[in-house]
Amino acid sequence: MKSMMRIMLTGLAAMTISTSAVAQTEEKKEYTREKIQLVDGPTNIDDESAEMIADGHYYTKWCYDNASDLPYTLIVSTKEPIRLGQYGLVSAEDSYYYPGRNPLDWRVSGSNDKKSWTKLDERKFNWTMRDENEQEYIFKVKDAASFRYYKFEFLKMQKDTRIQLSEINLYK
Ligand SMILES: [Ca+2]
Repeated sequence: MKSMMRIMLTGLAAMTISTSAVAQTEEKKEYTREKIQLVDGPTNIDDESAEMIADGHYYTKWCYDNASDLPYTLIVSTKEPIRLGQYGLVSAEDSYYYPGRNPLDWRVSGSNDKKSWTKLDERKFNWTMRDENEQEYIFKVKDAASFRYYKFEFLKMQKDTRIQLSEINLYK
């Protein structure tokens, strides 16, 4: 009986070790930021054009408002296809002074021809982003295939219909 108990306990200990080993591997996964280019996106004024989400500066932003144009759609590309592991949305340089312009509902899709799109992530009523300046908020993507084009569709903002973002960062 004693030896039976010992075997069971040893088995349990082995299971615990293997579970924590998996968790550790996942936590240690490191992501590399990929350089992106804007392919398409709506613009109200040149100083705050859609290009500003991909210029590498947190102090420049895309600011857009046109309710009839919702969802606001940005398409960005990477040089080579990447398997997207996570993406970052960066709040604007004055979000503290102009609250409510962060996105609330959005979708992310991937493509290699800009015609056929695969949905990779969808967030609804997501209040993760705060009214703070130049903060990056990371969102994980599960099991994505490799794509060169990424489409961000912003359906709702935290208040009204104006959006502003400093940067979009893609990580493989
Ligand atoms: Ca920028």
